[in-house]
Amino acid sequence: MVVVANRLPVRRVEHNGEMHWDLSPGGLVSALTPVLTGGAGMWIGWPGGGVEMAVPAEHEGIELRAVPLDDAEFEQFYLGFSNATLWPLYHDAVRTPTFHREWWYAYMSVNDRYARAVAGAAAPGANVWVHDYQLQLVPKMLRALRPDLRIGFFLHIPFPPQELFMQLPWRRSILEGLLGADLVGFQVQGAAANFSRVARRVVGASGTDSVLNYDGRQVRVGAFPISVDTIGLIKRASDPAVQRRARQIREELGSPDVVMLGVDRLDYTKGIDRRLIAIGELFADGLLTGPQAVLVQIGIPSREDDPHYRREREHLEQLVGEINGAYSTVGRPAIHYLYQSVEVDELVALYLAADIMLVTPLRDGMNLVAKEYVACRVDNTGALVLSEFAGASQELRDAILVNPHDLDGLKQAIRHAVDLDPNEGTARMRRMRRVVRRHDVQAWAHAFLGALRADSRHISTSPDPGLDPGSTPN
Ligand code: GDG
Repeated sequence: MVVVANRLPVRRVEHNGEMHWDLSPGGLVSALTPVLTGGAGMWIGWPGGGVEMAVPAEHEGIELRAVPLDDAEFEQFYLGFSNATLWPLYHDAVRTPTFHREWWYAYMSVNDRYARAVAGAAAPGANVWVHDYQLQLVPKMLRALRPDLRIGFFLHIPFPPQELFMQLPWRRSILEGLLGADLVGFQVQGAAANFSRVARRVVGASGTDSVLNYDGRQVRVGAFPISVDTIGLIKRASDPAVQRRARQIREELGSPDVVMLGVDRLDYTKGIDRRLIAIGELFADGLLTGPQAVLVQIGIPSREDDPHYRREREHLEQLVGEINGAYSTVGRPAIHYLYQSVEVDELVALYLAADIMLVTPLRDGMNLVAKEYVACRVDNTGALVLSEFAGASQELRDAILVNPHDLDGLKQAIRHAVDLDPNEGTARMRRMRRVVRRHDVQAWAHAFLGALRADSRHISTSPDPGLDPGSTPN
């Protein structure tokens, strides 16, 4: 079993003045660690530093192989093609994608390096699982080098509708790259259908949305909604020290009546400004009163080299400043804004401290924060306001669903969450918790790998019989 992802699952951390390698936190790593440990698995990826970065050959039973990137490749392949071309294009073009041929050449050459690294390392007949938009050419390149391998690909972000995908000057190569896999997985059925449609139109594949015939082979396509480490989160949320910290957070906020929370990578797709504008208007209308109602907004620093991200940060900080200027009192800001990442236990304590979780992306493949909040609400209280443009909205039907472009609707949804009858809130949270308990990240990995290994053409497109996979657009 070989996992191929942009990043290796390890990071350098300092402990007692010495540098060590440690497993990176995050759902993907915790989902795949059990599958890979015990000498049977390998992870191939970029170690997150310059070409000179030396990585151990093994960590906690997982073999590691580093794919180095030099500074120019980091700029053109990663910041450029991956994050300034594909990322905005695949997220409904909420920012204008930039098309540069040099970036595309770097994308091809880095994908080729990953494919060669896998081809040189995988055992005969191994299962290979390639992850995400940075590596869409790897399946085809790898198949040409190693036809004996079984190749799966999973896209963590949305796959855009035909009207947008057709803008991409290299659309054909991307589709051919993905069709090199035996199984192509998406977060939701709408994305799988978008992909199958353009595969039929652009490269002449035939077949249905779940099995395509291309180049004399069959390629299976399906939805595999990612989830969270529910049991691990419940353990943390049940820890008395974390619960104490949650109570302390509420006291530090001035024991308000309503604590609202937003936790996002500071990314223009996450709709943080919509949320701030809605809250500012609710204060202005007198429908929320500071400091009885407060918002804690964590913005995790992300892609700070990209001008779109720098502008987004400035825009958000200006909005926070305006709202705080108008609606705070001395020592009691209406919005507590942190531009920093927090430790996992602190994050769980924040989830426990929040009466209302605001998740309002303009487009999001899944959104794990929404599922983490639900997993952590061990006493079945709390309300989730969730964008219908997040993949998670298709499973968490008991959230208060919103269109984040509709400011009046968003204001009503926030007000609805504040006024939610406690019995109704508990019933909704119970049903959402059932979803994340039944379908956690281990179940996700198991479903994908089961489908990859299965010879049968039939794959499940919905892990949960209660889901309605086609009800919201991608
Ligand atoms: C992409 C897709 C898809 C955040 N801040 C801190 C922190 N986090 C963790 C959260 C959550 C993760 O980062 C963020 O995941 P999201 O799903 O919300 O968003 P993306 O980063 O955009 O992820 C997305 C995902 O891939 C998986 O397929 O759901 O749609 O865009 O787990 O908890 N963790 C800690 N400190 C922080 O400050 N420890």
